[in-house]
Amino acid sequence: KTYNVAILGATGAVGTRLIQQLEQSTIPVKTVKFLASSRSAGKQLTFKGEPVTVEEATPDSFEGVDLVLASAGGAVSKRLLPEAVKRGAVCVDNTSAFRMDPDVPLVVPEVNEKALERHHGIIANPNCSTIQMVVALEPIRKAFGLKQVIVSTYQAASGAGQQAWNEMNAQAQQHLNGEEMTSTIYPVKGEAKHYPLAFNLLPQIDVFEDGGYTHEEWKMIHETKKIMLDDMNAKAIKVTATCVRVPVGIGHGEAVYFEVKDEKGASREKIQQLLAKAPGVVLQDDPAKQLYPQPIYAEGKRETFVGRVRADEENSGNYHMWVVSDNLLKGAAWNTVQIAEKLVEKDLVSVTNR
Ligand code: A2P
Ligand code: 11C
Repeated sequence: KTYNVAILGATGAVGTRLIQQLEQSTIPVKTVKFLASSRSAGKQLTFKGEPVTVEEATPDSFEGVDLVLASAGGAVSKRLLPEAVKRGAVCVDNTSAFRMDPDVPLVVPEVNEKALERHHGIIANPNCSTIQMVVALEPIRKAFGLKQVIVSTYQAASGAGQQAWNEMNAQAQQHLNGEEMTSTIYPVKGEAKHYPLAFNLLPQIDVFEDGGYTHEEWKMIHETKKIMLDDMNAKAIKVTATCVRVPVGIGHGEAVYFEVKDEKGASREKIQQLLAKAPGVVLQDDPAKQLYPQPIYAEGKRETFVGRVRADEENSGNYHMWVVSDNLLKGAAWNTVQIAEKLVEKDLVSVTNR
């Protein structure tokens, strides 16, 4: 079996990596289509060395397509993915458009691959900061159960998209030249106020919502529960988050503080051993050698890197860890292509009878 694949948002920060991850994947690709806005129509890109012309995405773009990998923003997914499903395509969506829809599986293969079996044409890829956290927490949850998770994030500039990332680089240059920094995007495109990200920290990712939490913080809370809820024991996990944008190009860092259910069974060493053999995880934890995960070394890698595992000496059953991953790969393009590989492996690239 071979597949006709379309990449929606092919010219973006995630889209260009979707192309690269698809090139390196096990998916037998028959044809590819690169779709973006009318602004990019006619632009030449390549797939496995062959030229591909970018086309404007319209409902008819999905005629004859089997598999869609989408990362062109939530509004575009909401408008176009139902059209793609109508035309028989299965869509893996990297936006937040359908993530909390009860009919849409929200999947991180290391955690809840089985949820793919109940898809109705659309599968959602979680938010980047959620993905790397649940990859690191899942082996611990399986072994000891989880009561509570408190996370503080250090999120890279590229999470806000290519234009925003360019803005931070320009700001850094302006600052080093002794000029005033211009800010038109961060913290959030379209917000009333804008602040520089270069040489700064922004404790606002996405818009503010209930209780003074940002949308990004609510996403981490709700998505973590939905992904881990595929195992009913996870229902009771308490999750809370503080999300901060930092002036790093690629690679989110997360200080994750968690409480296990089986506090007698767990220990720092056992958690380290579990992480060392967990799928998709690389343990980098040796304080004597100053070994710990860092964004610049995670860039371009598919794995989630974990280190600084410690017991909270004052609260038994509570632990800290530091988690880093390439937000554009495991956080986006790789998790999306990995889901597509699983769909192919399980022969689930079909919307008939769903
Ligand atoms: P374009 O380059 O033509 O604007 P990023 O997340 O890096 O900002 O990228 C967003 C991606 O979504 C780009 O590929 C962008 O294409 C695409 N996109 C934006 N608006 C639309 C639209 N209305 N229809 C299709 N693709 C879109
Ligand atoms: C950020 N986490 O770093 C966001 C980007 O829901 O897929 C990913 C947005 C999403 O700004």
